[in-house]
Amino acid sequence: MNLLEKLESGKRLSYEDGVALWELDLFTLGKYANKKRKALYQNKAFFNINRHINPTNICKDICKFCAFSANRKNPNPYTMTHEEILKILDESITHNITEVHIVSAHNQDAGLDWYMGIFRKIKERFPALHVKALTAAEINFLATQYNMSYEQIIEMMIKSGVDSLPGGGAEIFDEKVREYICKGKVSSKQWMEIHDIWHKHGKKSNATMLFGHVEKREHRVDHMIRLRDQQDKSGGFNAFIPLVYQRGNNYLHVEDFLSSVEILKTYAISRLMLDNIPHIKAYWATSTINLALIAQEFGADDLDGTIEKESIQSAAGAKSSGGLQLQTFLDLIQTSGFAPVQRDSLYNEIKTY
Ligand code: V47
Repeated sequence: MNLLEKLESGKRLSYEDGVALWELDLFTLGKYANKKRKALYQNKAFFNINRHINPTNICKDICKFCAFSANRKNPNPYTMTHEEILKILDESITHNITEVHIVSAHNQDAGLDWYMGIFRKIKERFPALHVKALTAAEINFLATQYNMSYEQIIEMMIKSGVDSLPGGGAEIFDEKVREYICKGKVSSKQWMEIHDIWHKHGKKSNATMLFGHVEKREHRVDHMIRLRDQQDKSGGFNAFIPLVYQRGNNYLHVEDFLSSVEILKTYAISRLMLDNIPHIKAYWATSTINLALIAQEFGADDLDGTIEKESIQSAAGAKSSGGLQLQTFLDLIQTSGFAPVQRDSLYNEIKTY
């Protein structure tokens, strides 16, 4: 069976197929990816009303791609108090957010109780708010710092009110690329192990892939296959999120920006390879909202959300720092020919516009 016949039949694609997909033109890839996306979700484009909070930027690790953590290039260290975080949410809750997304840094001075206290206090004040917090990189940091097992940290997180895990820290699983871009942080194997444990608790998580830096197309396919294998085992990934690398203000020094064709191909191939992860999120903060909307015709079905304040990608140059107003979001989705569907964090539909 050749590649096109395999795509026609919907059969599972191998690593070699995945590599060969890149040689197809964008519109052929788009045709097959869109067919899959439409069969699952018709013309729905999912989004949520959410708030991102990054409670500290003080980090013991130096990832070359990161412009968010406080370092020579960004000498602006901060650590929020619990009261400051609650105050932000007092305001955001009036915008009907259903989720708070919390990604921090690896702060050695903050203390385990500072991390867990954030979730406990949020749940005390806003019991219905979904808390999506702590990447596998942060969990690995906390386990190492406080000499605890992943299981112990995860049990504490669940007790403190964390509902799901964001997909960060995955970067690129290939060990050589990983060593070059983020030496010393959670390994690929550990990242997977942490999500495996999380899923065994019956909980959901996401998985990201940082692309468009020094990795090759083969590394992206390898990344997807590793996630697909894990999903076959534990089944807890809700969404795959390809994050377009932002070049500003960091130590990777990548000159070339990916073409839109390459970015759209990456979304389409994600949909085709990841036959067992339900949602492909075009995270507009890294792709721009314009391309994220076009990506809805190339396999993606989700746009993340209104965000309100974005600090990680905008530190590296993305134009995402102020989030998007709900009405703007809705207008853009509708004028692109899609039906905006507000979802909760577990993809239950809340409202169709
Ligand atoms: O893992 C850091 C990325 C991630 C850059 O689960 C960069 O719904 C682009 O976890 N260019 C953290 N990306 C963000 C994250 C996330 C984001 C959106 C949705 C979800 C979700 C999770 O931010 C890190 C890293 O890959 N990042 N620097 C940069 N220069």
